[in-house]
Amino acid sequence: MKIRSFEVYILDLPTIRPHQLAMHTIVEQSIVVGCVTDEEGREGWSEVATIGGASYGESTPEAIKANIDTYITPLILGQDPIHFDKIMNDVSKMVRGNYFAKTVVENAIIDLAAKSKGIPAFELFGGQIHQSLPIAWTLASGNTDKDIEEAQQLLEQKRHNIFKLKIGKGDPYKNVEHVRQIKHALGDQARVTVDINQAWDEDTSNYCIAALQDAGVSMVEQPLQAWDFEGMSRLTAKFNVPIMADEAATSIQDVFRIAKYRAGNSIALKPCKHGGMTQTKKVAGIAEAAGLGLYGGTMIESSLGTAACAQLYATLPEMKFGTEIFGPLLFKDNVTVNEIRFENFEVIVPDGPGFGMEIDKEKVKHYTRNL
Ligand code: MUC
Ligand code: MG
Repeated sequence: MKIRSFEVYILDLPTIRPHQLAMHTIVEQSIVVGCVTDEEGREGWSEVATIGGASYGESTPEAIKANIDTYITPLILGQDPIHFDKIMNDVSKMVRGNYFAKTVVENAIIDLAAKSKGIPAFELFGGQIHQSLPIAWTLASGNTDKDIEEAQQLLEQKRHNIFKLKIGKGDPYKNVEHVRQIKHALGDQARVTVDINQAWDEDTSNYCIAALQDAGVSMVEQPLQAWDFEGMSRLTAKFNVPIMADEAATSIQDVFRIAKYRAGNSIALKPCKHGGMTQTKKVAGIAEAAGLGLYGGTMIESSLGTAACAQLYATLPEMKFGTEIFGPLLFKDNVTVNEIRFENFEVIVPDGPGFGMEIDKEKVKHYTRNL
């Protein structure tokens, strides 16, 4: 069984409401979908999501597609998908960085390898420890009353009892008051966390994190710029509320440095940031050894990419902060025939062959951007 082709598509999927982050408000999410085929005509599918073109991170959808087509695909043709780790090791010798692109490639190959053996992908990563995982929702409408109403409805539906608030945009002091009001309205029924997406400096962080801690917030994600390890280290030493590294926690080497300098005491995992599932397992190992709490992060993938994250997170012993792989619920539509189930404040880990999702090719065609 050998890899015959690799195709990459850029899709734009509309969201059910605007989703406001520090650097961009998502109304259409751009995802990159990969399809690998072998000589027998079997297929493996993968997805990564990107936020706001080049404003969130360096990997834009256009660059991901160009770099796979030009530099990675020629390296993987003719290889046996079951050797996905060896294949990606070879690719890494010829292609630096490009973690999102590598994730599209590795995940599609893993989906194909697992499907061809008739097993879920998590079997290739040591087996499933969790059948379901706690699932946070991000309140990011940009309006306090709307956010409270949304949270109360979701609590009533038993869909989420962990809420992350995106507070990197606008006046930090007003945003802290927005968080305080939401936490006050929800009380002990819900955990409230915040994500600043690198938008504050250290002085602002010192003042605002103290206020957030007093308000009962249970985690503060990436307050400072991704490069500011020293600042993150000082904040981590100063406050009791956990400080999470997200944008700073990319390569295994970066994560090792975070552990060494305590530049955060928890890590948001995202396979796309780390360069695939194999690398994510390594990051989780570093975190486990260093006593860093783990969070199953998302770049807001649709059902296909979310299934891949869920399957990998299900193989990790402890997710101290739960997960936030709510992406499929934020989209008006998805690109798979089957849907991921969310029940009783948890996401149910898909357990069919591969990532457990059947691709809807008509939908892929419908949402593919004309280049
Ligand atoms: C991020 O920075 O964590 C995850 C959830 C969400 O609302 O945005 C993403 C990105
Ligand atoms: Mg984040």
